[in-house]
Amino acid sequence: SRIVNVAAAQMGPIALDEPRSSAVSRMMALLRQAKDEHADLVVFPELALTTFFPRWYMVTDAEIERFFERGMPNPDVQPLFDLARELRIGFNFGYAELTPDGQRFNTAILVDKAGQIVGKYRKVHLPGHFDNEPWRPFQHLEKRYFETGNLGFPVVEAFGGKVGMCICNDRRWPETYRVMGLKGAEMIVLGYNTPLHYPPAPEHDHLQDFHNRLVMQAGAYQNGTWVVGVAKAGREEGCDLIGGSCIVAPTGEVVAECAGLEDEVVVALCDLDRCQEIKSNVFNFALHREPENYQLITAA
Ligand code: CDT
Repeated sequence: SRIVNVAAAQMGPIALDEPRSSAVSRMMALLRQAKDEHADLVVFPELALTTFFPRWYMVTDAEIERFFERGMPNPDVQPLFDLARELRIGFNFGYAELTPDGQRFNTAILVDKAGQIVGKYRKVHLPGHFDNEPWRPFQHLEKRYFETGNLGFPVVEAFGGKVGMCICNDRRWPETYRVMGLKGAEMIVLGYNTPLHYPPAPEHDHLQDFHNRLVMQAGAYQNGTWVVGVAKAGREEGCDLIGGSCIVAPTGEVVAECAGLEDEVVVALCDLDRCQEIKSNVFNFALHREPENYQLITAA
């Protein structure tokens, strides 16, 4: 067996005026808790360093780019990297990335136990809208603030196996998991910020937790991979975000889950060899896939 002890490190709300140093301190406390439980890898949420700023309409580069990181690691985040290296524990978290040539991405990184960035992902499925829509109680302007990711869906050799990366809305798309499944992913790590209220279809609000579980459990099972999904949760600047951070086995079973909406760690021993229970059987791709019949889904 190849066991990775994984921690899902859910975070409660981050206030608009909360400095990066505070978010990083909270992440360091969660990292220590995870280490106390002998974790190898800690998974944090999407946009873990700031409040979920796409809920506000902004116009000027200055007001938008204060939420972005110009380098990674940078001095604000370096203490997290230092602690993790000292404790010999890996981690994954999301942040808003501003590149030297001015591109903006919703990004996540995977860092190994030696403190090296071994994986980087830029979010492909950007939900929401481009312009201010005053009828909404809050905005969801990811399409305005981010460009579509240009790194594909990476699967990297790390933690003794193949680790895939995606972010939040990506988890709702079967193609996300299947592309990584085809690359042999044995564990997919992802963070999310999911409002409880979905203004275009409020009749589905009561299904948010169900849909969250549905997509991650299906993605895990249909590709024979572990999935670790981690929320930023709770009432953030008046907007309720779901929790429900969990670790899903390749069978689709939830093996660990957070109970509340605050900073919280749950861990699970994830045996990567268990992926073969699915990958060698019902979803043996080489034996059972019929790609000639799937051509429509790869057409634009
Ligand atoms: N951050 C993110 O991608 N959130 C979306 C919200 C629903 S679409 C407006 C999600 O898929 O969870």
